[in-house]
Amino acid sequence: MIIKTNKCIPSSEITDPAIFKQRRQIIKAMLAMGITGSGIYSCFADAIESKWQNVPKGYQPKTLLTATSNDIVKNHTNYYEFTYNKTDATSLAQVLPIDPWSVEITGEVEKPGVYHLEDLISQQTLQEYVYRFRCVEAWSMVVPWIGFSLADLLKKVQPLSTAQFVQFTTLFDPKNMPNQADNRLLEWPYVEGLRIDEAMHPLSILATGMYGEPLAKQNGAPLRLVVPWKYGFKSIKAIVKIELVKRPPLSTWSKSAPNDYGFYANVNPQVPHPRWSQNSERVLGAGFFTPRRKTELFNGYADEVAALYSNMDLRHFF
Ligand SMILES: Nc1nc2c(c(=O)[nH]1)N[C@H]1C(S)=C(S)[C@@H](COP(=O)(O)O)O[C@H]1N2
Ligand SMILES: [Mo]
Repeated sequence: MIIKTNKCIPSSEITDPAIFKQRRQIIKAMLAMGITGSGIYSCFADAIESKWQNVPKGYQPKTLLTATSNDIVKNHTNYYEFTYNKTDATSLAQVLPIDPWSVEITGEVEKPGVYHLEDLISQQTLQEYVYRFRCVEAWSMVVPWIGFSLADLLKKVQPLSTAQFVQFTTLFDPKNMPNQADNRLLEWPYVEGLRIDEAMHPLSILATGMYGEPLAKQNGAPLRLVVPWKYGFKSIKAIVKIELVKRPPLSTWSKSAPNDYGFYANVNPQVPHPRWSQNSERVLGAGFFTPRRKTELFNGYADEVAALYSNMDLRHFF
């Protein structure tokens, strides 16, 4: 079953045609294998049909050259438990044991418990979500995630009316995550949070894969959050605990530098970081002469999410 939604980013911004083709073959192969129970939704398939099939060979629209490749997304990561640079987590994270994996869901819920990840996933429909991803450091990419709706998971455990926020916690494993042995830069384990209505928004997903494959360890395997209208640091990796809570969670970055990183962290070109502007971004994989992209309010998802913040001063609640 292929599930289609209309949350597509123009295919020209995703990646190169070779990957489109590869992607399409994967989808075909999955259909051929009769994979059931979970569907892969694809904008790629549509995109190829509607846009690329009739493009003459050899012609590549400009935007195509400046898009994100699988290779870049896997080799340019932020994973502070392992390293403070962008490249070393690719190798360092490989020691992380991710199978078996369980997730504790607790707090203000009808059905708290420790759930095996496989069981959680088997109850969900896997879909592909092609989202912009914008780091607070002003670089960006477009990632074809595979995952499922966070709201669908939360509904299964039935939040109580007292559940106002959702708190997420990363694995604590200082033996395998070397920087966790020291709290000088950040306090471990990494914690993030959303307001309950943000968590219930259909754009908020838990990802288990990308580019038609299981998530790489450096990208947060086996389970990470993806909230595309917020800065990347909200999208917490290697989640072991999801807690429904009454009060706003104190997230790792807000705690370490409250003036630099707010709880909301909505992408907003009008609200600069104290040390740099947020009104443009460097698109990963774009050529050296390609101009920076103008950053959009809510990372381009304003139509979907602006209503969540209609009565709020976004400069104050940054
Ligand atoms: N546990 C954990 N989650 C994390 C981080 C981290 O260091 N540890 N880095 C965050 C930041 S700053 C960003 S930009 C994204 C990066 O995701 P990527 O490395 O898959 O591109 O993950 C976020 N999630
Ligand atoms: Mo980030």
